[in-house]
Amino acid sequence: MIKFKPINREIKKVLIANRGEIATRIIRACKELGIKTVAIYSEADSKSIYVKKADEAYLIPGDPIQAYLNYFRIVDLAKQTKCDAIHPGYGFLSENPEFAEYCLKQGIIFIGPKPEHIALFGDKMAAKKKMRELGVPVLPGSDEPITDINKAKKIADEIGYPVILKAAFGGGGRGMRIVRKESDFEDMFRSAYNEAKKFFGRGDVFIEKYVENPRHIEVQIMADKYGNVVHLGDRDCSIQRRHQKIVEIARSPSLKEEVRKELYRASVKAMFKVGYENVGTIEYLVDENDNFYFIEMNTRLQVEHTVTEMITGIDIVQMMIKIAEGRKLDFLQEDITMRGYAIEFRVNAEDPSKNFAPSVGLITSYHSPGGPGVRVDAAAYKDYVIPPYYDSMIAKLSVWALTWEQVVNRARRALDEFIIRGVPTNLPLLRAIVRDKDFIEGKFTTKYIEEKLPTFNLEDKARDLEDLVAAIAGAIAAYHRI
Ligand code: MV4
Repeated sequence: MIKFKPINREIKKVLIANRGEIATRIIRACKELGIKTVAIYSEADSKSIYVKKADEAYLIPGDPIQAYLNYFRIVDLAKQTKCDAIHPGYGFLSENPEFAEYCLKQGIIFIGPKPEHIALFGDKMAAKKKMRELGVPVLPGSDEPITDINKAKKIADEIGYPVILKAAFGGGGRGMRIVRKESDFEDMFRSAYNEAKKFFGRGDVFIEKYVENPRHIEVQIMADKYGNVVHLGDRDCSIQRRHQKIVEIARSPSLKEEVRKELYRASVKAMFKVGYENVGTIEYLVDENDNFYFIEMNTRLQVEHTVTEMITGIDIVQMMIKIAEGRKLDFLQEDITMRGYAIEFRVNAEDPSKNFAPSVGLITSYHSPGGPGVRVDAAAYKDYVIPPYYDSMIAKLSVWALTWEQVVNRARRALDEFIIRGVPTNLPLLRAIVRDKDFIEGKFTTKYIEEKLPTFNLEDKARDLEDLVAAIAGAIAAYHRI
């Protein structure tokens, strides 16, 4: 890949190549920095809040998803509107090295890491190899994609079953298979390969030792263009359903201090050695004996960055912009203090009573929680119509308090305050989680949702009340023959 000189110039105007709550989040950061903003939107997003909040907004007609992916068009618009930089948010173009490179070639600052690092960490096998060379623990596995079934079986046999097959260019659990015995290997490999090929265009699959009941812990990294690297603590993202995170916590209530220290040391050292720049998140699996293993790195701003902001007081999105301008980090590791606990809940428009089917349509009632230690990052509002084309996350509720006990109490209160009517949401699930004994005790692994879901009562009390009101109104109308 071509190397570019860093562009060291002030950013006065930013194009946001994204939608929804994260577009609003980026606009907020820009406003506080005195930076002008340009939004793009599809036809389906024309009534979105972020479109109104931006200084300028441009409709990208045609396909509602391509609107946020056609980067020739997006970079052209950035140049036409005299933007200095593009912020990609998460998803869409955020981890596309060709896009990052194209921006730089066209003289537009890409607010994010260098294209070479996006490419390196986009290849999970290459990333693993690199991190192992840098002294970060990784799980035993194959260094090459599987091409020969018998060779692969031999590797699996050496590692010992269970093993996991993973797509080298995948994500979201696609192209991933757990193999418990050799007789399943071939079938599992073929289905992993086919799924990876179908979803990512590349069928490369590698083998790794499977960790039975891990916690999913990630470290937030921040680095400037001059080799200054800091961490902003960890997040426990173990609570997931079908590889979608639902609840994220800063910092993990279950990680031992000596393990945490080592996790941070290994992470910062590795990022310094690769010359990483801007923000990134290093994901680890932590096993039942507190061993940690690097699994992958995210080279983007993450959905759950809010909880790290709450415990550190650092505005991660503003820092991304400052780093992209070529400014030095204005604090050292020892200046970063991590205070209390923060939990983020992803409020999704999906129906827990219908196997979490995505719900679309009109939000008839909306009231967001507030008060001490509460933050809401939302796309939803009263009268908003949820389009069918995108992710189902319509709001993020983040709460902060000094102790774990207090933050769970606050979360319960804030989730109870949240009113969203018209479309089913996962709020009943979130409310059940903060009442669960194991959650309250800080005991959870990646198996949590799978194990707990059958024990939760997910009837929507707000809906029941609404139905009752409708029934009473109907009875009164009938009584008065209106
Ligand atoms: C694993 C693993 C166990 N062992 N790798 C899931 C998402 C992706 N980022 C990595 N993931 C995992 N990788 C090894 N070697 C467990 C997970 C995992 C998981 C696996 C199956 C079903 C649900 C899961 C939830 C979280 C993590």
